[in-house]
Amino acid sequence: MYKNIYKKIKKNNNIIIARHIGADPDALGSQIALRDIISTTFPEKNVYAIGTYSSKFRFIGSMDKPSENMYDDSLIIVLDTPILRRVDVEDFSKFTDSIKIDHHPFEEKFCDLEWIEETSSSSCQMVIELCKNIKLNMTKYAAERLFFGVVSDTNRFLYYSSTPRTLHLVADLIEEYNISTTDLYEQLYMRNMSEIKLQGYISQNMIITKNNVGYICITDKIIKDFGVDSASAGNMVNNFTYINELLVWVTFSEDVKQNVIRVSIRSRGPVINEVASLYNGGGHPFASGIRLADFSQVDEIIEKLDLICEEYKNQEEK
Ligand SMILES: [Mn+2]
Repeated sequence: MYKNIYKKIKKNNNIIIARHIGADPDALGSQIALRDIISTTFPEKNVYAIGTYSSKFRFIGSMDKPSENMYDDSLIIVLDTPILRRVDVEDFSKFTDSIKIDHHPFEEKFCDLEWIEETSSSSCQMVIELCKNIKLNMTKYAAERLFFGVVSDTNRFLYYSSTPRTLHLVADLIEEYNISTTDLYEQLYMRNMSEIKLQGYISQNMIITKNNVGYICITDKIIKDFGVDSASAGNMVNNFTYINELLVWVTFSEDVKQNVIRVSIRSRGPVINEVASLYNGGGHPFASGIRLADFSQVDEIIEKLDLICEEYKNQEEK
């Protein structure tokens, strides 16, 4: 696999690197790191990172402006994205060659070459592995971006997806490139008081079902009242792990700009991505998402999750 990826990179002079819409630090980190790694290894190649600019994560790096002929005769490398409709690119059919590098459960094949590693903590971890296995030059700048992604997708090495391998790879990066983890943690985790206030509101108003599903609808009005943006409201879900009363917890956050209700589901045990896929969503077994048109399906989604929790608890008791 590594060799085949290397061959494609070597063969193509125009390389476009893409990732999913609604970018997060793993998607951006792996994308921007890989751009740096390839253009350092092959200075004669044109390498671009494309997709919507994220001001929230501007510290990770910037995107390249699309220009005429940029896509001509080029290879696209898609990171962190299991499904074509989630790729942040205008017209995928323009590309003559394609590679997918992803750690999400397989959903569909849409690239010529696909490297999927479901047990990897993050796409950033896969890029680190890639550099260890083929002749690509890691840089300090890339190493820092990859650190952002691994840390973010594992929630600071908290999740089960963080394995001894993850820790070894990251420890090596920190040592070899003299990375200041404190500085990077600060960039990644600094927040405004407005977000903490919203977090307090969520704790106060979360509804918890009989079988320990906690959920809350964060409407546009609430988002505006607290002065946060809709993306940070959606990310709140990650702050509610390890709470006795919650087995599964869900935020339904309204995004009026995108005209969508973003559903973020997290779990401490029950497998939830099957429920997500019933609603055209997806993700990992314990961390999934759905996009809804309005709040009308909230109750039925919660009912399904409650049932899964009930079954899980019965299993656990046996
Ligand atoms: Mn990821």
